[in-house]
This record gives sequence, C-alpha cells and structure tokens, in this order.
Amino acid sequence: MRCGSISAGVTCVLLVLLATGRAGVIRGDVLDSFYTGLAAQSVYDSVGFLRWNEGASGYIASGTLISPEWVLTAGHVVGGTNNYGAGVSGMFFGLGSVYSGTGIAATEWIPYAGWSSSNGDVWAGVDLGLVRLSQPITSVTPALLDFRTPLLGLLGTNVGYGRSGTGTLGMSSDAGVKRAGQNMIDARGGMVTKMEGGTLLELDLNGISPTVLFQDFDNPTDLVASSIGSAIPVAQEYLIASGDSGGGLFIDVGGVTKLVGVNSFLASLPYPLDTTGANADYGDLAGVVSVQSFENWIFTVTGVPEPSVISLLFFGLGGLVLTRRRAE
Ligand SMILES: [Ca+2]
Ligand SMILES: [Ca+2]
Repeated sequence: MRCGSISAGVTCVLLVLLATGRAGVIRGDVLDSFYTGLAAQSVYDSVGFLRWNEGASGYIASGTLISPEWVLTAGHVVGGTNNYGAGVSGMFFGLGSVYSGTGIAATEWIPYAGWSSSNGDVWAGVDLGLVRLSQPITSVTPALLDFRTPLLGLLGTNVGYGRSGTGTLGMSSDAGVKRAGQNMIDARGGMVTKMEGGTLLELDLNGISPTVLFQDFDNPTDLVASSIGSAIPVAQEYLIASGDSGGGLFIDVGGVTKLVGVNSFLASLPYPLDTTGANADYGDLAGVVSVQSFENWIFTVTGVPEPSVISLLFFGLGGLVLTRRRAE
C-alpha cells in the first residue's frame, strides 16, 4: 500500500520535494549562530552547494564531497527534466559558509539507476546521485562514509545550504547560508510508530522503503506536536528545508564524524493534523536516504571508499580471486 488516507487512527505523511531551492529551519528559542557555528566545524567542510540550470530556471541544492572528484547528492538534484539527468546545464560545486556563485564545474551528474527507473519515487528510498568534478578539490578532507552502524535512535547532524526560518512559521528565508542542525533518527520506512502527546495516532510508514530515515521537528513549547520518537527536542533541533536536498546526515562513531545519509524530502501529517503542509514547521518530518544499501553502487561509480588493501591471488590457469579490505 502506498501512503493512504487517515483511517482507524492510522495516518501517513504527505510529501514535498526539496528540489527547487527551497539551510534548515531552526528552533525559535536558539540563536542562529549556534547552527551556522556548527556548520563551520571542520568535520563538515566536505558539505558544499550545487548550482545548476534547467532551461531558464536556476537551482541551488547541497552535496557532500566523498573523494577529491566526487560529490554525493540526491537523485532529484541531478535528475533534470526526466530523472535521468536531461536538461541540466552549468552545474558547479562550491564550498564555504555561504553560496558564493562560483565553484568547480561538474563534468557528469549521475542519478542512481533506481531513481531514474522509479520515475523519481522518493518513497522508494533511492533518491541518490553522484556528481563528478572537472578538477579535484584538495583543500578539504572528503567525508568518510559509514555503511555499518545501526542508525535508529542515534543523534544525527544534517548539513546544507537550504532555506531557514524558525519552527513556529517554518521556512521563510532564502537558501544560500550553510547551516547544521541536529535531530534524532527516530524511524525508517516500513515502521509504524505511535505519536506521543494528547492524541494517540499511528504514523503509517508502510509502503516506504526502509532505506528512508525519518526525523521530526519537535517543538520546545508544545510537546504534543511531536510526530515520532521522543517529544523532547535536542539542543540544536532543526529540520532540513528546501535547498538542503543532497546535503549530508552525519553521525559520531567513536569520536569520528561519518556520513550516513543524504537529505531527500520534507513531509507533514495530513490536514487537519497539520494545517500548513510540508513547510518545515514544528511537527513536520524530514526524510533522509541512508547510504547503507548503496555501498556497491558508490564504489563502482567512484572507487570510494578506497580499499586499504588489495591483494590479487592467481590460481592455476587464470583463475582470479580479488579480496579487498576496507579502511575502518
Ligand atoms: Ca525530533
Ligand atoms: Ca507543517
């Protein structure tokens, strides 16, 4: 079943794609400088902006450098007019605290094959893309990918250049400033979770791929607005917004910051539970694609992560066994 209507107390999320240049929306009671300051930490230097044109329209989104020449982003950022990348021109990738208008030109933009063949179905959890740069970037350290750590219940840090505002009103300012905010990784597609607060409802995530991770924007002054997980917001709680598409979701693994997801979409509970739609106000939800099922694709296209040891063992008349060990 796809996302259905409210029935028997079971509801599901409505969706808005973040494609069209719509940094994240912040708590109304926390200074913006905490969010821009978090984004300025060197462990997030690998997150940059992507700028491109489709026809007469210009777009901005986000992406993460995973090797000197490759940027990991969302499929809907690189999908162009047909989800296969058609119609995209003038794409470039830049770094820094704000959108600067300049960067390194892209030579290829490659949506994940399943994104193209699904006709851009975000519920399928395949909203991933890769961008090849015309020259390597050596000024920042590429992000380290993590394909193994169980993610549910962990604190994640999302980074991007999307629109901002406060949770009371949702996104209201333009995209182009780099922000990072935090949120618990509460659920994944396929789970059905109970809302906390006054009304007991179940959020139906059936029909959504388990590769989609969900975060909700908890309201510091209205715990009833929580959609999933704990109703208590974290100190730098925020929700991604338009323009954060393709930006990274990071976790801490034993003191090392690692990239585990790609910002994909915003969602809201249906009317009348939410009267504002998916505008990144309190109670709305973010969908992030976990990279954990896509290690082979990323490695095949980019050679990342680079194996630390490659040994070739030849047997008899041309038999070949390749073993590789990954750097931990
Ligand atoms: Ca939350
Ligand atoms: Ca809303």
